[in-house]
Amino acid sequence: MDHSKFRVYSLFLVMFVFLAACNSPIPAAPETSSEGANPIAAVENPAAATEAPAEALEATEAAPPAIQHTDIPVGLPEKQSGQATDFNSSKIIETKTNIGGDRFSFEKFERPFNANTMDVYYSEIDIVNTLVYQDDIWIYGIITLNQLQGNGVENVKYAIELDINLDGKGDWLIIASKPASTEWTVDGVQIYKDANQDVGGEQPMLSDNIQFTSDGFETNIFDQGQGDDADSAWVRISPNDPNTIEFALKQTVLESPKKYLINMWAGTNLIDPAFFDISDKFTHEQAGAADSGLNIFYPIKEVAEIDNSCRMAVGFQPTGKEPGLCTTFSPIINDPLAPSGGSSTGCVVKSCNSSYVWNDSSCSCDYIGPK
Ligand SMILES: [Ca+2]
Ligand SMILES: [Ca+2]
Ligand SMILES: [Ca+2]
Ligand SMILES: [Ca+2]
Repeated sequence: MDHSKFRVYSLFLVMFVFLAACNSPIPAAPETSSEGANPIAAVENPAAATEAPAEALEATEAAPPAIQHTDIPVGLPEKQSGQATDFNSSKIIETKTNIGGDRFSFEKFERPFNANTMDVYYSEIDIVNTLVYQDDIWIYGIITLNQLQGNGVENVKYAIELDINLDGKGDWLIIASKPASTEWTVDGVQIYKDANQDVGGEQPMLSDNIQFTSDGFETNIFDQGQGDDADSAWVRISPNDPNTIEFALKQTVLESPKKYLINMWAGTNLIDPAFFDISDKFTHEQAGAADSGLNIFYPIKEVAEIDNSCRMAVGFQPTGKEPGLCTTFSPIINDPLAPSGGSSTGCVVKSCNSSYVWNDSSCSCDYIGPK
């Protein structure tokens, strides 16, 4: 029972016994309250309850739920620490236009579709915006999907990846099943660490171009409330937007990073800690490509039903060289897979998301702020 209710009932019983002892007129209500819904009615001798309320309280506390939480996130802080939009793939099938932001070689994915035919679009795994916030206790990772209530692809999962030493190799992966409500929960939430630092292989955020045998994020330190800290990570649907999922990650559990790179994932079976980095786990031939311009690899094959966003820098001014950083798209200079017909400057990617503007001299999309 909830303690405040208990106190009310206890107080009521104390009064009841006191009034009985004084032989005062007693309203009929207490008799009915000694049966039925009132949990305190289980105490056979009300006098005993008045003598030992502390004991009774202990008895109620003796059967707590399996996991007790002390730090539960509330709402997001006012000031955001970063934002990155992501390509909206919802119109691709009907317009047959080029997809943006899918570059297997650079660990960038835009594949909210079924494999091989790419004729079914899954709006619930199409990331369109990401945000990061933090306060004294939590890092909040926010993922907006095109439509969270999509067409029901199975085993939908979302994840947040953090690189806390800025080497391009992810250190933490926090995975959540699709949450069902706007209440914070640890249900379906797990935290994995890459303790042996093999995520990313030889070339972080670049395909190692061989089937590299990383064991991914191999160490599970939190599983739905089980772990050293029962409050390590939470998830909910945003109370303000039914298409947005919010994570709250306890900073102390993630080694309290002062600087980090953070990005988000949405997908199904590939959101598996053992599969990272996905561009090392699979070859390009196996993975396929979502961009029809890469006609050797198009369409998507084994790497399907997945989307990720670029990495936001939090707590430091990025140099622009950080692997996977949002502001830099893939220049042709280092890209052996460039399609023919690129621009005269040799840039591969010329379409930028709404918060970016194309910069021809640097072959990149420059961040201009949220639209
Ligand atoms: Ca993407
Ligand atoms: Ca997307
Ligand atoms: Ca790699
Ligand atoms: Ca590992």
